[in-house]
This record gives sequence, structure tokens and C-alpha cells, in this order.
Amino acid sequence: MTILQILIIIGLSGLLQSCCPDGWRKGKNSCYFISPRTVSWAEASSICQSFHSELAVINDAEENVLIGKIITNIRGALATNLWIDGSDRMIEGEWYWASTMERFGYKNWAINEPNDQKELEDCLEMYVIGFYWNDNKCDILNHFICEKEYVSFNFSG
Ligand SMILES: [Ca+2]
Ligand SMILES: [Ca+2]
Ligand SMILES: [Ca+2]
Repeated sequence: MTILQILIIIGLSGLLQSCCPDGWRKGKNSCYFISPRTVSWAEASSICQSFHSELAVINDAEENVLIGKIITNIRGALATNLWIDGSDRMIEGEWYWASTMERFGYKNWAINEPNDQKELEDCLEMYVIGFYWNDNKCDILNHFICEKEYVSFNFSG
């Protein structure tokens, strides 16, 4: 590999690291979009998919903190909590990320949650303050968080 090729690759990777679409916020490995609209969980999920993304999957505490910071920056514009990708609609009490069907690893439940109040709460929201998680009714209207990976560069393409 020549010096020039190495410099080009370094330059491109620098560009790609900041490659989130307009209006999306950069995280560690992902870009995030906080919707100004409030919709049901199912509609939030399909809107994210229309952006070639999914409702946010929170993989660890670091990601929860990072999303909390993004929310804090725009909290004045938010009227509700925020949908993320979790659900227990298939088997009550068995929480999974709907976009991957994987069971939760990291969890950040608020105290006494999930409580499946009136046996009606099967969708996961993040509190707009404190960023803990709560199960809520899937048809209430919330803001929501979409997540997509950075665009990756294919050197063979
Ligand atoms: Ca994630
Ligand atoms: Ca439930
Ligand atoms: Ca609840």
C-alpha cells in the first residue's frame, strides 16, 4: 500500500465517522434521530424503518447515558417520554428488542417497572427525565428515538 493510498483511507475514515444524516445526532457507533412528532409505538417503529433505521436498541449503560445527553439538549422541545425498540407483546414479561428479537442484556428499568399496569403495557419507553425505562400502553402517543449504524465504507466496492 502506498503512502497516498494510506492517506486517502485515513481521510475517508475521518469523513465517514461524522457521517450521520442531517438532523441526526452522532453516537459511538450509531446515529440517532429524536422525532418531534408523537405517535404510537407501532407507527414509531415503521417511521424509523422508512428512514432505513430501527427504534433505538440500548445495548449498554454508556449508550443509555449518551442518549440521555441528546435528550437533555432538546428537552424543551419534548412533550412526552420516548419510545425505544423493546416489547413484551409475544410473551408477557419476556422483554426483547423487536428489531433483532434478542432478549434484553442491559436493562435500565425505573423503580417498580415493568409493572404491566392493567395488563396493558407491552411497549418500552424511556423517561424524558432521568432516562429510566418504563413499560407503557403501545397505543399512547410518544416521541421516539430511531437508531442507525454509521455508513460503512466498502473498500472493494
Ligand atoms: Ca444501540
Ligand atoms: Ca407487558
Ligand atoms: Ca409501566
